[in-house]
Amino acid sequence: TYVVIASFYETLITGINGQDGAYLAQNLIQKNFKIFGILRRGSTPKNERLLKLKIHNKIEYLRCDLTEHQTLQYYIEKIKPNYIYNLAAQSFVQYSFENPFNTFKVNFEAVLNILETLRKTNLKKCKFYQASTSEMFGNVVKNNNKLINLNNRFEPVSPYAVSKLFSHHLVKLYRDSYNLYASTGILFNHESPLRGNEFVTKKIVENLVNQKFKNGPVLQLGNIDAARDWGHAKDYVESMVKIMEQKKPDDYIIASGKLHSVREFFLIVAKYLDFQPKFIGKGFNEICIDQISKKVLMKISKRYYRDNELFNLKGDSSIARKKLKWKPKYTFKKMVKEMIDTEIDQ
Ligand code: F7E
Repeated sequence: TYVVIASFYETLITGINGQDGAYLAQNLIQKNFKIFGILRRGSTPKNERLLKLKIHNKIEYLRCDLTEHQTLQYYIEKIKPNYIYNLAAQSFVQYSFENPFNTFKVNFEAVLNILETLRKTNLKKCKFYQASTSEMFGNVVKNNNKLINLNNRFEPVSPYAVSKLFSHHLVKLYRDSYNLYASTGILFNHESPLRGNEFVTKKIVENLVNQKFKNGPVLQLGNIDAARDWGHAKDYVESMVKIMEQKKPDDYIIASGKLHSVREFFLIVAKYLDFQPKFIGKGFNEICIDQISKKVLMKISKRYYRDNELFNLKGDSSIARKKLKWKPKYTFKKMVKEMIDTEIDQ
């Protein structure tokens, strides 16, 4: 049961308890939007990130599996949202190699379900946002001095990336064929204290803080020479809002334009925590020791290597910066510092 409050800005967010869903809800609540959040069915609803941001009781929750066509259509027809942000996804790239079926179901079928509902219910005024991803480009740019832009080809290298690319094309198809307002944000990696702990940035921060203060176990990582263009999720959800403010639907690249390796990220965190890290050995035998305590801080584990790797990615967001007037507030250093300080305070 839920109450529909008459407001101009009814907004439906899928993936409401994810990192981006939580920050987006916070952002829109501050702008007086009425937020409906779809939560997956299950005995215990998950809303821990919304609790952390203290917005859990400002959201109207709807329980629904995104691939259930009838339920979703029922909710959408009832609410008649002005905006739908589709942020729900199986977003862990490594897991997509192990379970491509589930990855496709959530990342593709759900998008088809929402778009079909919008087409059938003739909700033309509703604006739809799809969370596309830099992963769709794969290793298309070999020279890491070059920034990726919308003229580059898509060359996905994981089931996750393929599923997202399917949906990306689907959005364009619905936009062009049925005149729906459907936009995408091709977001490069974005992190924050709310990042899930299976992703490499949060995994490193959480582990090293535990090693520092709680005698936690050695960190095990995969390919530490992979590099990414990392921004802050709070800045990136602001770009989503701006994309939806545009008169015409379109696709936008959102990125910082700067590249850092996993090794570099690890070193920054280790040094911030006053370790004296030193790498020894090569390949799978490489380890990192703390020169003060002589303890091993990190070792390489084959387990975290992927069946196919995306080596580096750096995006050109100049169009978004110009057209949307989007400007990130966080620098890379400020984001890493915030992640570490929050982890220490927990
Ligand atoms: O990996 C390497 C790993 O899992 C980053 C998702 O939000 O961003 C994210 O995807 C890099 C990769 O993120 C470990 O091989 C080394 O090269 O943090 P990640 P991701 O795969 O880039 C894009 C834009 C999305 O759309 C995704 O949904 O770090 N790496 N050692 C490791 N990665 C993990 N997770 N764990 C390790 O131990």
